[in-house]
Amino acid sequence: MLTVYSDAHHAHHAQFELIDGKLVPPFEHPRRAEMLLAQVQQANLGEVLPAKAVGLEPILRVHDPGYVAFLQTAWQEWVAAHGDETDALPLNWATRTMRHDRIPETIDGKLSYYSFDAGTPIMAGTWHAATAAARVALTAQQLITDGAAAAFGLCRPPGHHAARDFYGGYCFLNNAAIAAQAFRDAGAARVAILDVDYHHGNGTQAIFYDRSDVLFVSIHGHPKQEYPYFLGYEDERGSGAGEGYTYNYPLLWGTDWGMYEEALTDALQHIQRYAPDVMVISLGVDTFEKDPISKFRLRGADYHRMGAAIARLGIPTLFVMEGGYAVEEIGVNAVNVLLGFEAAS
Ligand code: OKP
Ligand code: ZN
Repeated sequence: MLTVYSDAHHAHHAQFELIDGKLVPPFEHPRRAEMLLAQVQQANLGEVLPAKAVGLEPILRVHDPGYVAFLQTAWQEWVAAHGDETDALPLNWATRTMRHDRIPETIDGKLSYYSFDAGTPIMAGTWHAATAAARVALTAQQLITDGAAAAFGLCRPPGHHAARDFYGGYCFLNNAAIAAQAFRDAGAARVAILDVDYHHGNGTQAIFYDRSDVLFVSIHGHPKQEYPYFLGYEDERGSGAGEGYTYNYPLLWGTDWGMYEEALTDALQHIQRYAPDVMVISLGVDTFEKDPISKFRLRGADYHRMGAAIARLGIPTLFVMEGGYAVEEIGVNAVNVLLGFEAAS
């Protein structure tokens, strides 16, 4: 399987993260992608290709122009207001009874308007890294459109929490959604997205919620217990033309492979019935038992099983990297999915 990688992700490196009331070193850091790349090479998965240059058009097929313009200049505006010593972070949001129909003019207001958490810092290289991750996904998408059976987009920063016009959860541009839309624009009639990251892909779900041409299926920590808390319940099934084209499998803390496999089997059946031309896997390995911010109990060998189960559908498959924070094992676990896929193909 071919991998696409860009080292531009290094430009995005947070100073710290606020978690459990403490400032700690960030969980989402460049070494994650380095470990993934090292394991792709170590396991001889296949050639590693650079990301191709692409314009903003495929990004603007998914994201709001005002949001994209905001991301492009947010750091410069932040520096003008506050200097360049700290990462840019929002501090408050429009919740119940407040207005969502006015976009503030100041950078602090815009950060608040265009985000949904304080865990996603913006710095000098964020735009460069986020667009490179989208280009990685698009380059891998093109390989499949050109006939490859599978490809791995080694994206960082991740994307599945980013919606049409907001960022959060370490995500700025929704790499998987951008690739899915690119498949449609290249002629695929139906695209299925399977999100196996531990966290619900709220951004991806929202982007395609009212559409029947992109099926969204997600297995994740139950929102009554787990981030992002406000989406990912079982009764979310899509709306309008998209009704019946979203499926959620919220699972409780402590879920092991036995319980996970049951959901995965069911999820894959929905995809099979949909008969997509192509499939995008939002591949997070933060379901791992030793993940520092998650509470599922998958083990190393389970990732091989996951890849094999996905391969049995026999559909061209684009893997897009999302989360996974057990940095020592992230490469082995993610590449195990890909090796399991290849072995069963
Ligand atoms: C991004 B991806 C946990 C706090 C969660 C944000 C997690 C973002 C995960 N108590 N902070 O889906 O892996
Ligand atoms: Zn995650």
